[in-house]
Amino acid sequence: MTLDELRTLATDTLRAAGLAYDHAEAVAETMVAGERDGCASHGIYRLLVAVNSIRAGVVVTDAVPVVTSPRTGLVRVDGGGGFAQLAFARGLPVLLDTARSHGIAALALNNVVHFAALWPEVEALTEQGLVAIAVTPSHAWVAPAGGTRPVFGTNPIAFGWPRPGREPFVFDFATSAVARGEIELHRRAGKPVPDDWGYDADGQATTDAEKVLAGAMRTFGGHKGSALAAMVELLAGPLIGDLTSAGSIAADRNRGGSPIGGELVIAIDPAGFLGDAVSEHLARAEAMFAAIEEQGARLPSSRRYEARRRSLAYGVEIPAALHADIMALGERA
Ligand code: NDP
Ligand code: PYC
Repeated sequence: MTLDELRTLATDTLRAAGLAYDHAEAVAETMVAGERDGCASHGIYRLLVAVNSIRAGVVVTDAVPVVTSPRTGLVRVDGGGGFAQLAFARGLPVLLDTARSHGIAALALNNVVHFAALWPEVEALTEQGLVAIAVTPSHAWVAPAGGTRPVFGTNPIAFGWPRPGREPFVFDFATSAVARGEIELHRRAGKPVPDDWGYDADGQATTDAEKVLAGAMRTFGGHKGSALAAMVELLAGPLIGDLTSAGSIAADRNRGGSPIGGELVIAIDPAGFLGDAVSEHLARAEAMFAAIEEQGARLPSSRRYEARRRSLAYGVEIPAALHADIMALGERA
């Protein structure tokens, strides 16, 4: 499919499910971006997930985000129970202005439903020359290192660094061994998962994707991922007055929807510390990137940017089974 065809499919499917037009456009855009960049677990597959959340009554389909500024340097968007994408779009210009004025600014999205990757949000800031960090909890699916019962969400951390004339340095990963969406794709394909991704409901390691989904996922990097997962809970939960992953799954009330709660985005203007010396210091960052690549290591997001270039030239291939499931959503509407 071309990306335009994909965008139309996503927007029409979301509209048919009852999502207001401005939300449908914003949500479709992140799904198209995910598919375009070769992120299958957060690409067009998410149509099934989003429509499920709409039908389960987890998301407010016509929510109107409300932007406020609780203090100097802080921006808050109350998403009103809608998907996070429109709330972020409404907060972004204010976050940019605030970061440029003060050197640093933080945006809290509250009361949103989140099913997406975070890199589109940090890229929106690096495109404007800012450094960005974004975090969000999800549902309590992940056991702390040393335990086997879910406490944390899959709690992604995304970081972006602008590179003049080049694609930004961006990483974006779950603090679980892998995103839950990846395990869901294994389940759909009937494929086993590595035995260090999670536990079954009895706390035993398993390669059965279905059993991991019903049991507990593991953090990445043992105690280090576990501590980072806790940090994400704290920063984008209690710190901004929103739900933890345990609160999110409780609020879901077994409806099987996407996580409900908050997200924290921090934007830093390099000119704040560096003034006229921005170029000089960004050049030192380039030397570090070169030292990584010179030895054959790759930068995070390089695979994604390569997929983007391919998709922009040739379009994308959607698995037939997924396309059939998306078309079936319309039939059930
Ligand atoms: P991965 O483990 O696939 O890794 C993601 C990051 O690591 C990417 O930036 C990737 O770059 C980079 N990377 C991977 N391999 C290498 C390598 N060999 N060298 C250098 N960099 C590398 O991702 P996850 O499964 O942890 O997460 C996938 C997505 O799921 C994320 O976008 C995340 O935001 C999303 N997610 C969203 C949640 C939510 O609540 N909204 C919850 C959990 C996850 P590249 O892309 O180029 O491969
Ligand atoms: O893949 O873990 C995940 C996820 C949770 C919410 C959105 N994606």
